[in-house]
Amino acid sequence: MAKYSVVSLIREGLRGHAGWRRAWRNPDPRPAYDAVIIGGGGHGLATAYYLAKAHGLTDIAVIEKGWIGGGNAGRNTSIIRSNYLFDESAAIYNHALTLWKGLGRELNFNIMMSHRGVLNLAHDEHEGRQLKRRIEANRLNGVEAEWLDAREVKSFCPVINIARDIRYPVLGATLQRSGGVNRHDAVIWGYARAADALGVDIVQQCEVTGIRTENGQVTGVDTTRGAIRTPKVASVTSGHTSIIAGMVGLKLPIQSHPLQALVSEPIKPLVPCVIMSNAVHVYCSQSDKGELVIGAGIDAYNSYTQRGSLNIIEHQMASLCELLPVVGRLRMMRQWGGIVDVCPDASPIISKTPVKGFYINGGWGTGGWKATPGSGHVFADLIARDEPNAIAAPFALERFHTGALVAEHGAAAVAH
Ligand code: FAD
Ligand code: PYC
Repeated sequence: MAKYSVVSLIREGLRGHAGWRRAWRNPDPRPAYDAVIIGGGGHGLATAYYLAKAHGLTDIAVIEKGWIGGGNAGRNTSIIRSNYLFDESAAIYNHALTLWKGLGRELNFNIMMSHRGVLNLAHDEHEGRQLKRRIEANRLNGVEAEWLDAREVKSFCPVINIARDIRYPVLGATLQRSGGVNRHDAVIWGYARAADALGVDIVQQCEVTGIRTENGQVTGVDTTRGAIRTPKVASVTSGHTSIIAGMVGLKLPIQSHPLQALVSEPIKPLVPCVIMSNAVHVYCSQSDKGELVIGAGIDAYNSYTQRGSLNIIEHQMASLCELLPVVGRLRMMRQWGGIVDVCPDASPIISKTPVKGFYINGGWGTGGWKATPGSGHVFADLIARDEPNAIAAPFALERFHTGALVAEHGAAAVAH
């Protein structure tokens, strides 16, 4: 981006924007690669980037059935935070938060990272106690977190209703000041451009339809644009992890659900931070365009449709009006859904599998965006070395046999 001056911007404008160079190539798939990554979302592209950058593995392809960033990467509300309860989660989400802080510079791409702070509200004493306990756990893990009482919440985010006579009064909140939001498509484009520059082939409009194995070892993939030979296949296909795993006969403990979000008409700056409430059950931030970006929990049924039911939206709008009564007359502009893969412990899978050369990164449920750089970084390490590092190891498939679950339903903050 920086290569283009204001003069070239004006020149291109005058000639109808016909002379721009592609920011990344659009190659056909080659017959063989050292590794194939299925899925061109944030996690897949980050994995490819770190494989090339940190491990020198550049003969790789990212195979995407649609367009890059068209899955959950393009559908999420881009909330970033690392205030999870357990040590294992703190390690991966804080690793990601550290990488987010320098990512714009690393990729030379403005990812519009805004550390505007994330509030998780408490509406009864029990919830307050749980959140305070989480703050203690966070601090033990070096995760920045603090408690605000109701008056401090009001001063940090004046639009929140802290009246005591409402259904779920706000008693206080945790605040992670380094949490915030960023711009999802900029992250995708930044990783794509950087991975491509290192030699990674990003192949779009190409669906993986099968995975070939011989004697328990991966040998390649079948795609809608032909077969590709490779000894390593990595699935990073949020929402479709079970389908890809099924191609090598693996059955995963994953449930796939729709998760919706919506945006309002644009308004002047009103919400200065991210607001999340588990009990009233809605979350909200304001985009740089001025739209309120709003969401809540999953639709309860299993589905692969990228939409959801109206009752979820009705519920979250009622909740929003309770928390921020001033938005009562705001009009909503767009609604959409993505498919999220949920594990029984609300933690992800980053793992080798019983099939040699087949790796899985998935099951991030409602909260994988915040992990994108950390997830890609440790997954690349796993693929390159065929061994998980200390951050990835707790998220291996074995935990579903050993019972060493990382139960993060509370900290997931979006019901599922
Ligand atoms: P994706 O971006 O979905 O990438 C997977 C890709 O795989 C897709 O592009 C898909 O087309 C491709 N694919 C699938 N099957 C195949 C195949 N057979 N062949 C080739 N390609 C294939 N997380 C947060 O941390 N904060 C949030 O605020 C947040 N908000 C959310 C709001 C909504 C409405 C939704 C739906 C999710 C939200 N999430 C949030 C979760 C987050 O979006 C996901 O956890 C994360 O984006 C998953 O990353 P990914 O790269 O694996 O997925
Ligand atoms: O995990 O913080 C989160 C989140 C916010 C919105 C959706 N997921």
